[in-house]
Amino acid sequence: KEGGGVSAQNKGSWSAFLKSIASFSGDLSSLTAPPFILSSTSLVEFSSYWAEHPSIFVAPAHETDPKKRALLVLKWFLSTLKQQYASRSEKFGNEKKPLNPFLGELFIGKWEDAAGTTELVSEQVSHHPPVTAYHIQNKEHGVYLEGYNAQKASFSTTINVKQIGHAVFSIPAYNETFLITLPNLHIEGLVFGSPFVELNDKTYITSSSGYTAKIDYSGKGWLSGSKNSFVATLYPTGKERDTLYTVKGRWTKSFEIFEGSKKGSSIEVYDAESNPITPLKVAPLEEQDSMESRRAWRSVAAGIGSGDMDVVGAEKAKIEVRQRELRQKEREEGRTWERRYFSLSENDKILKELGPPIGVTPEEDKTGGVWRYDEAKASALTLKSETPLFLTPTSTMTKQTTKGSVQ
Ligand code: HCR
Repeated sequence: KEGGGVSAQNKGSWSAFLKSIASFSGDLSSLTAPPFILSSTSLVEFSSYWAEHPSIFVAPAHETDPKKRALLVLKWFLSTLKQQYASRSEKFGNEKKPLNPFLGELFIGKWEDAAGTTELVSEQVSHHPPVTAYHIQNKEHGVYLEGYNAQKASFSTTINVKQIGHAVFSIPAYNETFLITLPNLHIEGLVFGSPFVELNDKTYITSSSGYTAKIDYSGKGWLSGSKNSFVATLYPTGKERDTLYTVKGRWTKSFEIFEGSKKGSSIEVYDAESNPITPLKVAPLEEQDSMESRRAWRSVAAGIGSGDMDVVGAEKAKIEVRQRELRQKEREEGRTWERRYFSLSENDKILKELGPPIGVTPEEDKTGGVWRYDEAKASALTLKSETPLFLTPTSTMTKQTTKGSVQ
């Protein structure tokens, strides 16, 4: 039974799981969870949560006042939280353990709605440690987002997850860049068998135009008060006391925007529950590249769907064996896996300029470096295909990916 705790049938495996996590720390992908908590969605798909409301994503491009633009970027960021952190538990009644992406795994799609076309590319750029990088663009409105993330887990009373990495939102028309840090989280409801995510601590969004937003998730929610609460303030960078705007509410429900430090009535109310998402369009499986997530995992996903763990095990093993073969071949040939869309950035300019005011330094040891979208690589791929967004298996595969196909 999902949503209301563990069924009698799953009780044994759930208590064994709880015992096993008490001594767990490190890489979440090594966590062995009971079958009923397994998701058939790979973590590489999670990058799509950043732009499921394309009109909110592109809105900052149409604001000429930089402080209001910073507010619109903050509003967009807050609007993504419900999908990022609560959509699985809202859909299934509990959080699930996603599939652990393999190196080079891709998730490609686009949103088509009133905001025009918004395109997504997500790629697993590292397997040990697991790191996912993504790029989202709406060329018509001139809005771009890129980033990468890894997670480090530890256990003390529950599973605590520290997010490593950051996102970069940019509007070239204003020559403006926003550096965004990612929230840490923990899992609640573990003892009842219906885990869900709660956010902790603080995150920041700081802009090259001189504004910073601080989002504080720790005020309420963990031990008392309303779930998923936050308070955010926007101020000129370095002058935290000069609050320009305050945003307060719950990221799963609604939040209000106030001028200054929340005196008087709000200037806007955002209702997260009544803002429908635009579904992402993904190419049909048969048209997908062999490295694309849903195609690569389809047999595993079928096994999870039908509850056949033998199939899940056997199909996962095929992917793992293939991956090991590829790594072995690379070692023999003295090369490394060529990422399709992302490259490492040395002495990254964005982090140098925007990192210090919000304490961001690249944690390269935990992400294998600073990953940035590589326009040159991406357009080279485009040249090989008539349908650049949806790579076709034969026309766009590089030498390496031909060998990367799942057997
Ligand atoms: C922690 C988590 C995997 C990582 C997921 C991340 C941090 C990935 C990047 C996205 O942008 C945001 C995001 C959202 C998810 O909420 C977060 C996942 C929640 C649970 C999952 C664990 C690995 C699952 C542990 C198993 C539990 C259910 C017992």
